[in-house]
Amino acid sequence: MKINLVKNVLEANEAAAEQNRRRLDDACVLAVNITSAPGSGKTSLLEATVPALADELPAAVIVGDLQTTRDAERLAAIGAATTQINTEGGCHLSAAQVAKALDTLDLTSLRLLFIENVGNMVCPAAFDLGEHVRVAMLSVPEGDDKVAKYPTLFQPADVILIHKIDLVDALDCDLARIHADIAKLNTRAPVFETSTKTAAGLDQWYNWLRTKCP
Ligand SMILES: Nc1nc2c(ncn2[C@@H]2O[C@H](COP(=O)(O)OP(=O)(O)OP(=O)(O)O)[C@@H](O)[C@H]2O)c(=O)[nH]1
Ligand SMILES: [Mg+2]
Repeated sequence: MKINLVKNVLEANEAAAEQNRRRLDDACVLAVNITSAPGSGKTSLLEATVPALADELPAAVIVGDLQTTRDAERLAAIGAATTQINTEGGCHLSAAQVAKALDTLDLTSLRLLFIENVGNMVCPAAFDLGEHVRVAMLSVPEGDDKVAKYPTLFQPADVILIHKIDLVDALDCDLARIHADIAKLNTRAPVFETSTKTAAGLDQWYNWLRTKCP
């Protein structure tokens, strides 16, 4: 009797991720995987970013949450083509889930695909979704110790956003400590201080996306 064994979940995920990336490459779409803790501001960032770049870089969003279509409803309200994935308990998106979501989108009309991962600082880091670039967000209300405590989120990031920067003075938050901890883990990724309340740093973020687009 022949037994086929998929060695482990990560290996199977990696194969699906490579297929997603090839599909996105063929369509000349840049896939951007956004990872952060719950409530850091991922959907708010996309509510600002998608309309700001719409004329030059049409974008769609795949958004992952355990339950509800609330984020998809917010993004649909600003006119973004959006597909919601409900993981029903899963703490991260998988490449297979993203593959199914890709079937719902017209990739030929897109230049950018944002994937808003499930809010979680640990699990999404281990799962390649077929993205080209990875965004790690930390919002200042989470605390200035979080980069050092959750290094797997920040180490592989291609860009790091220190978000809700408008709140930095109201909180007991040591911004220099955040920058120093990032510098110990990742000297490759640019770091932008951003806010969707004041628009601080958003131009830097948009310009970075422009440089990454095929
Ligand atoms: N002060 C401030 N608040 C913000 C900013 N960005 C987002 N928020 C607020 O933070 C809260 C959470 O924002 P979301 O965009 O829903 O966060 P999220 O990361 O998508 O949350 P999940 O999808 O649940 O993980 C909302 O009340 C936003 O209005 C910001 O730059 N500054
Ligand atoms: Mg969200």
